[in-house]
Amino acid sequence: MVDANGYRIVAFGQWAGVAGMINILHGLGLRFLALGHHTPFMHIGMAHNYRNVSQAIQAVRDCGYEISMGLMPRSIGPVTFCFTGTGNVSKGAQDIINELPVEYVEPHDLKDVSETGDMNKVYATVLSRHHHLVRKSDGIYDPMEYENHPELYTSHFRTSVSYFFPLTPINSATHSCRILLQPCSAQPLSSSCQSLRELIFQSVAVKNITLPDFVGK
Ligand SMILES: *[C@@H]1O[C@H](CO)[C@@H](O)[C@H](O)[C@H]1NC(C)=O
Ligand SMILES: *[C@@H]1O[C@H](CO)[C@@H](O)[C@H](O)[C@H]1NC(C)=O
Ligand SMILES: CC(=O)N[C@H]1CO[C@H](CO)[C@@H](O)[C@@H]1O
Repeated sequence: MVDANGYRIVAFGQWAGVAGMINILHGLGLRFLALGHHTPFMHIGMAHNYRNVSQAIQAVRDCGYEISMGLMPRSIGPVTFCFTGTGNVSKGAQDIINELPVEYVEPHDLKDVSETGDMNKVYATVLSRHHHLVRKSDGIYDPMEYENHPELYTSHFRTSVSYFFPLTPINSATHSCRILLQPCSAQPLSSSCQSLRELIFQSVAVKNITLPDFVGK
């Protein structure tokens, strides 16, 4: 929603990220349980069950303590999180994950850590526009121009950052908690944003498809 001058007047903020992250950690616990794994994420309830944020954070810390004690099932492999975007929502979500034993890595390191990383922690990466947006004509990213003319840009997320996405059954589970936090701008959906959304949607389908393989591991 924008005002007469095109300025955005409504936005999700930090608390959307905090509540969303708590809920998705809870969901991750249920997801792993459905796959036959009891994980420390089962400590975390839905955000609305907590009286205040410190109570919720305590539950996240309990989970983090068990992860650091090596209680994540080895068959799952290190869990990786990807925050798409660097705004207030992403920051709120990061505030919550920072209560877990987390190591931030560059997007191109995510594949490595998801395969050979430390089981006593989780890994996160913050994906920003410059990681995947390029001008269609010459492949360069100009942040100012992108703001005004997103239609001139495309995203190479699908190809260059594709290692986030489930290529193997194991990865499909470790990536099941990927988060799409960055809202598309108030302008009509740019093609890059659209393709990102499609990809997230697709990855959920891929995860489902590879699920029986994963259970067999
Ligand atoms: C949060 O809620 C818990 C449980 O009711 C309470 O003990 C604690 O004092 C509250 N913390 C804050 C900062 O309000
Ligand atoms: C993000 O949060 C800061 C600090 O609360 C606030 O000043 C800013 O307006 C917020 N940005 C948006 C886009 O809401
Ligand atoms: C839409 C779809 O592919 N659903 C599948 C998800 O995974 C379960 C378990 O393997 C299948 O039974 C569904 O058909």
